[in-house]
Amino acid sequence: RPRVLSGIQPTAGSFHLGNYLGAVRQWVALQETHDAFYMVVDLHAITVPQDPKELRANTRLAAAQLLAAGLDPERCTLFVQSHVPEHAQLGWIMNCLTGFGEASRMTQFKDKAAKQGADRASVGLFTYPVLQVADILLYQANEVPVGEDQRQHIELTRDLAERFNGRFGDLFTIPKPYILKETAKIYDLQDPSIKMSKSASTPKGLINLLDEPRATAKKVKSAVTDTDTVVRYDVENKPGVSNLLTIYSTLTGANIGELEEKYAGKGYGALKTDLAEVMTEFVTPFRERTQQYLDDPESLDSILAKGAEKARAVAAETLAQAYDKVGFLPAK
Ligand code: AQP
Repeated sequence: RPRVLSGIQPTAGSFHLGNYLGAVRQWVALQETHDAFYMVVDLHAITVPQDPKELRANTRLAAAQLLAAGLDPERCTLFVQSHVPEHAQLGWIMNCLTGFGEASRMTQFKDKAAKQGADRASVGLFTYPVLQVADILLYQANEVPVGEDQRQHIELTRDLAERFNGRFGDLFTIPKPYILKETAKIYDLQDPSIKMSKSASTPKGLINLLDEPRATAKKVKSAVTDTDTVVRYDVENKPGVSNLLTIYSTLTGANIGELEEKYAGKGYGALKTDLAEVMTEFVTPFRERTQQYLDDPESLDSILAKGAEKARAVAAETLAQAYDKVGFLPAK
């Protein structure tokens, strides 16, 4: 089976709809066909300041949401990044292979650093894409299921894997991004020119899966569309409506053409009312399942401990080979 690896940050508490449709939904599907490794990336979380108590709680909360979304510990390896120290260890080697200018060109870093304020951004934030490279290469992943915003980091991963292999001899698998076109970028409901994001969106533009379902339905109903009335998928001229159609289609399995027909002559109100219901039906059981996992923290921790053990077996093997190739003296 080909291998996939991906991660999600435990920073915001609730996952948002962009995280789910852009990434987590694919993770669930890929566990059936791939040797899948998924992790809660707490090392990445501390690239911006975190309250320790909240970080711990949010790490469990992220794991609970992944299980609620359909990850099955029998079918995939689910773990917490800091439980596998090899990430930081290979991260250092990768830092030493990355050019300063190369890291400076990462647009996600630039965006996130701008939000922090230039002087406040940490060196950790600067090198987080390089840690992500190590995350992926440790598992010799063939594919990395992510949203469009991560494409540049997968390119960096490919470059550094090739650089390492060229300099020290073949070791790393060159991974490919796995980005589904339809859901690669879910947009903010109030401003469909920007991606839905925990930090850039306004509260009304951001759908958090753990919010009150009624609040979520309300946000859908007040989504920004356009002054036309025809329900048609046209990203350029009708970005708001197209975003709603993407969400609707992905959550229900109906294709976009069918939806356009269904709402022909009906206008945006009907589309929004129905999508609000679809969303409510999706988030209500999701919230309940998440709560059930949280109510039993011992089982949750034990799932994560088993996952870390499986992940470490793979990661330790790759790291040992990397150490050897780089020329580190083995510890006797
Ligand atoms: N709007 C989105 N559309 C599609 N995919 C998205 N992802 C995030 N937003 C969208 C994907 O979700 C996965 C997990 O991402 P993360 O843990 O890095 O989450 P994040 O970057 O913290 O999410 P935000 O909201 O985008 O954070 P900020 O505001 O900090 O930039 C990834 O695969 C990502 O592509």
